[in-house]
Amino acid sequence: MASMLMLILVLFGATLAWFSDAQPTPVSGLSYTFYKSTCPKLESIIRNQLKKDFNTNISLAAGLLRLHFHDCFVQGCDASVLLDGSASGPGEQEAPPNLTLQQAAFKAINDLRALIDAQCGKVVSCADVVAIAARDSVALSGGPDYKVPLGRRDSLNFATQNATNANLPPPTSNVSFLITTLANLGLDTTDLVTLSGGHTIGRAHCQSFTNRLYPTQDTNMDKTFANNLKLTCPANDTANTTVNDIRTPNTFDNKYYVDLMNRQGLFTSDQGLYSDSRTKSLILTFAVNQTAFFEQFALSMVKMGQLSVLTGSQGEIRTNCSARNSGSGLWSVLEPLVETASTF
Ligand code: HEM
Ligand SMILES: *[C@@H]1O[C@H](CO)[C@@H](O)[C@H](O)[C@H]1NC(C)=O
Ligand SMILES: *[C@@H]1O[C@H](CO)[C@@H](O)[C@H](O)[C@H]1NC(C)=O
Ligand SMILES: *[C@@H]1O[C@H](CO)[C@@H](O)[C@H](O)[C@H]1NC(C)=O
Ligand SMILES: *[C@@H]1O[C@H](CO)[C@@H](O)[C@H](O)[C@H]1NC(C)=O
Ligand SMILES: *[C@@H]1O[C@H](CO)[C@@H](O)[C@H](O)[C@H]1NC(C)=O
Ligand SMILES: *[C@@H]1O[C@H](CO)[C@@H](O)[C@H](O)[C@H]1NC(C)=O
Ligand SMILES: *[C@@H]1O[C@H](CO)[C@@H](O)[C@H](O)[C@H]1NC(C)=O
Ligand SMILES: CC(=O)N[C@H]1CO[C@H](CO)[C@@H](O)[C@@H]1O
Repeated sequence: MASMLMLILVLFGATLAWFSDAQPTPVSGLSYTFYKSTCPKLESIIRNQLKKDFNTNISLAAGLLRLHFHDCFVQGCDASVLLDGSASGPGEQEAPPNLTLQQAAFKAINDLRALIDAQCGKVVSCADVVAIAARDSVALSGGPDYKVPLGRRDSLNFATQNATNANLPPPTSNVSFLITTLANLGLDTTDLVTLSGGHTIGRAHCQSFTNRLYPTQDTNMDKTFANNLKLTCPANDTANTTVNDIRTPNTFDNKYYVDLMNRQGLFTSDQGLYSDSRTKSLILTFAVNQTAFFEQFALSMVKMGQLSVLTGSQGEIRTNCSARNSGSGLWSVLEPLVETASTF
């Protein structure tokens, strides 16, 4: 009898997603119902496909979440991160902080677009697909489900390497530097602590954290944790990876904050948040109250997901997420303005 009850609870627990009712007012040009008539099944197409993909390999979820973050922080959420490099300069994918983005994530976005295009035609932007895929990665890994404002357009150009470096802070960053970098983007300290919780899933290469092991061990790192990391990374440049969250590496939960309290955060940029009086109290809140983390994560993701978006007639709906539409040269950036002036 008791075991039957347990089974029911377990089954329910596995299927009940935590849903955020909060629906912040979207920025001008985006809406929660953007594709209601042009592609009504958009969100179920993406959700169903990603469910299958994640059953095969859950590490794709982390790859898709990080892809959205890198897209939004550099030049806005405009799918510029998806563009392959071209003769006119290196694309975001080739700038140093992006080399570790998962190739599987780029492929997943292109595959999703093919599925969507087959049902709706080429009406959905790559930037919107990235935003929905990131939300689904969170929700299907056990994290909060939330509504995503839609209507983003895709950029005609990729960001310069300089813009990429200036906006994506390295994992060796201290808290002051992180606060300043995010403030320049319009994100506050609460967003910083909350969005860093994205490190509750996924993996990192040795080079992202060996600054804390060699030549001297970071005193702000648990000794057993450090010794185990040294086995994974015997040298600074060992080509190995480890999980971001040692407690529940594939589950989107609040354990990242418990890791920080135990000095088991992986990057300088993670662990520093627990040493700084400006960020510590929120970590304590999230570590003991997952609901508080989930509610704020949904809000901060919607905020991040609307940074410098292109809307209306800006940019384009890319035919191929990896390439600018043919014919849309740099000069076409000006065309919509000219058209607006002459025809309306
Ligand atoms: C606050 C500044 C941040 C820094 C310095 C940072 C840094 C990093 C680094 C260095 C890695 C590992 C890359 C590698 O070695 O392969 C990583 C992985 C990851 N980051 Fe961040 N990150 C930040 C913010 C974010 C945000 C805002 C999100 C999403 C909300 C996020 C989500 C992820 C995920 C999911 C992974 C794992 C990717 C995978 O497994 O493929 N990060 N991050
Ligand atoms: C899952 O995907 C990751 C990243 O794309 C890859 O490194 C890993 O080898 C894959 N695992 C399996 C079992 O295929
Ligand atoms: C890019 O950054 C480098 C190094 O900071 C600088 O020398 C160069 O002038 C920058 N280029 C542009 C186009 O801003
Ligand atoms: C934080 O990092 C920045 C950039 O690397 C550096 O200029 C600054 O001195 C550091 N601040 C502290 C308090 O260590
Ligand atoms: C990679 O990490 C694993 C797990 O910690 C370890 O057993 C292995 O020796 C490491 N590989 C290298 C090349 O150091
Ligand atoms: C790692 O790099 C640091 C700084 O460049 C160097 O002092 C140290 O000897 C290196 N350690 C190993 C194990 O490669
Ligand atoms: C946890 O956080 C939620 C959302 O902020 C709040 O409503 C709830 O009262 C908190 N629970 C506890 C036990 O503090
Ligand atoms: C999409 O564009 C990329 C980059 O130009 C190219 O390599 C790829 O073949 C294109 N895919 C399709 C289906 O045309
Ligand atoms: C954030 C990150 O992973 N940066 C790495 C990008 O790649 C360069 C070159 O391999 C590394 O030096 C960075 O640490």
